[in-house]
Amino acid sequence: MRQRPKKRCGLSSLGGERLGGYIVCHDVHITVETKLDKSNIRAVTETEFPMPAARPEVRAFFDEPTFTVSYLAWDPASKRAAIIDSVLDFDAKSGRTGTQSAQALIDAAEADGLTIDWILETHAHADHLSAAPFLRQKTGAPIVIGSHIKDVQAVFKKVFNLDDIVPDGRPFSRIVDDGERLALGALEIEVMHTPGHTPACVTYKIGDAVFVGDTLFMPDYGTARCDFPGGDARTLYRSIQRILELPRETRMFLCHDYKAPGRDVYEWQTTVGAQRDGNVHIREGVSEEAFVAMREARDKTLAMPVLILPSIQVNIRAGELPPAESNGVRYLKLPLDAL
Ligand SMILES: N[C@@H](CCC(=O)N[C@@H](CS)C(=O)NCC(=O)O)C(=O)O
Ligand SMILES: [Fe+2]
Repeated sequence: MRQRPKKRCGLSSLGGERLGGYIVCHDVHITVETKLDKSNIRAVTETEFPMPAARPEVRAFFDEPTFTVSYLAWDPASKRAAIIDSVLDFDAKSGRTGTQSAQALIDAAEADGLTIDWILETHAHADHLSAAPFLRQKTGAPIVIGSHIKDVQAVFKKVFNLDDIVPDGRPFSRIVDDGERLALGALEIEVMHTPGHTPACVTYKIGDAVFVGDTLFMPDYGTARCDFPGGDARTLYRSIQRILELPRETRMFLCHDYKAPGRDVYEWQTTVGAQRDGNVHIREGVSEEAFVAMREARDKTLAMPVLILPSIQVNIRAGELPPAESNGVRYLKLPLDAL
């Protein structure tokens, strides 16, 4: 008897790569030759064999002076790409800025034939200057950040007494809310609002990959600090729980690595499962109360990031440097006794 199943079929592997699920063939008719009774043949449904998440290509760029990881993530089919958390080189001793690191992102994209569609910021960074304006000028791509950047702009407009800042999201090209989706070729960038480290922090989920900014660090290092203005340990705990609800095999890309006691190499990629099993601050079973107590105690011991003052005043302007004064020189401010 010949059976021609109308439903989609399930395959158990994809080119030897473990994707944690099954690929479902679309538009394929398979002829099943069997002598079995018709009642023994059961159609395979998508619920039983879920479609694996689409898989973006990801390339990491580590900036050792600030321990920051920038990423290029792209849809392999269309080669449409996003840059996540770029770094403007900055020597605090001389006040000199540079675009070598940012140019490396452009060069890598060009070498792989990628088109940059988005310049994504996970938050207004407090430890490095963003190179987003340089990248926008080179690629024409919009600069994106979470909509709560307005709150961060309002706070730091006061701290730095910045008359020209309007706390409405400008000069970012686009502000995004939880659940918003941006196209990346055939893939989608899904925005998750994950505050706690700062009020505006977002996580970008692209297929089976999440770019979590400063929420979680490597399992052996833990989590981000919550003592910047608007930061909150309880809020971070809840944001992290949302991230950890994603499938265990979800690839997770971090914004920083500081190594960890007993680890001699920098690492920035892990999985949801590894975090749930072994994150030293927030593995499964750690209560909200225990986390908040630990995080608040630890935050009291941390010095401010070396570049917090230069970084914040630039990054709330989407990375644009302050306007030049009458002599053509740009100046950063150094508020005294303000932080
Ligand atoms: N030593 C670094 C520390 C930077 C820092 O404070 N990083 C934040 C993220 S912006 C953090 O959460 N750090 C956690 C920690 O140091 O334990 C610097 O001066 O730049
Ligand atoms: Fe940060």
